[in-house]
Amino acid sequence: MNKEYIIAILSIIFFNIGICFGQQKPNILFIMTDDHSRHAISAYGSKLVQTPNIDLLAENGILFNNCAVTNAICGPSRAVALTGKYSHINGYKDNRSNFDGNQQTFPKLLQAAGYHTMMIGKWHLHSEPQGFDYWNILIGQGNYYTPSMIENGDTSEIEGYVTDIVTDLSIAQLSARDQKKPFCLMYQQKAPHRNWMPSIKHLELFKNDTLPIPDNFFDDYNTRSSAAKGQDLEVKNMYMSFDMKLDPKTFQNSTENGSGGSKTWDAINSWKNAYKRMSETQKVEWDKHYKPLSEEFYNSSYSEKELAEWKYQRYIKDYLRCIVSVDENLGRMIDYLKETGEWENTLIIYTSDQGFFLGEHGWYDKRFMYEESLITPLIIKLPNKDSASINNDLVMNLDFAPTILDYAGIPAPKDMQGKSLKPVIEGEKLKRKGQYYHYYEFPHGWHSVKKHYGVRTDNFKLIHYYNDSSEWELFDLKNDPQEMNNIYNDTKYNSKQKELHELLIELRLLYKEE
Ligand SMILES: [Ca+2]
Repeated sequence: MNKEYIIAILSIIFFNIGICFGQQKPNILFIMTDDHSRHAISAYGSKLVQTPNIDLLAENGILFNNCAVTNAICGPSRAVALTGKYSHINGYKDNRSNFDGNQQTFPKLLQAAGYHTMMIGKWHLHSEPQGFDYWNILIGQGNYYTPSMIENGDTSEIEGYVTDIVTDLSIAQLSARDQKKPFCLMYQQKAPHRNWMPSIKHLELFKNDTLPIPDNFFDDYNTRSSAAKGQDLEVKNMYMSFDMKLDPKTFQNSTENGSGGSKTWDAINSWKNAYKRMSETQKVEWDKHYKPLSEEFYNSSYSEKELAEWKYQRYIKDYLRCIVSVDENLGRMIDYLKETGEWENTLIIYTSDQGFFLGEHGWYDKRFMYEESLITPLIIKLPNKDSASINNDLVMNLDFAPTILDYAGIPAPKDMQGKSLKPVIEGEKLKRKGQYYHYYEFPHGWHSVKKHYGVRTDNFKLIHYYNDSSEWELFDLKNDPQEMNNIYNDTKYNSKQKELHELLIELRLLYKEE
């Protein structure tokens, strides 16, 4: 029996003795939204939307400005959060993968140590959740209206709007749980994932506004790799049916000229199916809002540039309406915790499975190692401690599992590859030279983003695209934060380029990447 194993067993025994003597362990509320860009959170200075409830967490906690994900896509990112291990170690490299639920995860370790564990909302790991006393998950990506859910193995359809439903179920389970135990709830929203269908109550928000378009919306990708030039995630190509939500009748017998999917995907039918999930009453309200927009489109003519801008406005408004619902429901959750006296003693983590492009480079979606996609929001409210502060260290989603275990008083197993952020929160500087990244979903899958890996430091980023070509990109993040100018092989940066190549090799060895 090795030393770490004995320490882990002893800590679990002492932990349970602590519970018997009424010593309070912190509750853990892990909140994950899907595709939530930092630029749509007012605590991060959003110019687009107000999120007062997310901001409340930041006013009472630590806001992290540099939290990178290891692989910016839904399923893989969730597997990293659960295991504290890179995709090539936990086995979930892209959305075709199947998560091996028999492996070690932080909820399993919490459950073994006496926590009441719950997982509610978006799961997206194909295999059934393990390590939870209660789970109720959306099937696959989940539906915005009348979502199909699996509760501890039984499937049903639930009437209503998904963001409200996931919150209702979460609050109901918090109320019904074994109150003697500390809880860990993974409260995971589907929103604001594509195709951004707002709640009926938020349809009129932003209606008469013209929202600001990023100044690199009409990027020509000059100096960048063939990956940036050949991707399929441009706002200007969004589907008129599935994304723009034109009246479904319009598409009865027609075809689509948009793109942004996988080769075999049927956008028109997907849109019809999403629309069909609404009740008759919801359809009436929905149509009141969207039909005039469809008419406007069919009665107008647009230049290519005007159409791109029109699509951006429709996209961003629906995206933000979904965020407003996320924020209002978070408010309900915060109210519940305060009313039941659990707010003080709860560690709350707010994050997204990765960032998202909100028109930067002309894009939506994620996948690329560029800042908008790589850097995810992270706000941590501590238990029993007022700690409003901002952190700029190079933290990662790899660190979530060890951090949660640390606050629960459980030593992180040695094979977890992340670091606990507790010492960092308590004032130590994080010892990490760079953030290592690897994206795999190519040529299969969605949006045609080539495989790539790379490293990001405080001021620079080096990316290597491989598979069908070998191309490098280097960015000076301080002088070029929008990553418009690839300076790879620019003689002025020779020594920096060499240093980053060395760091990349060092990190690939450290994380056991072949
Ligand atoms: Ca996602």
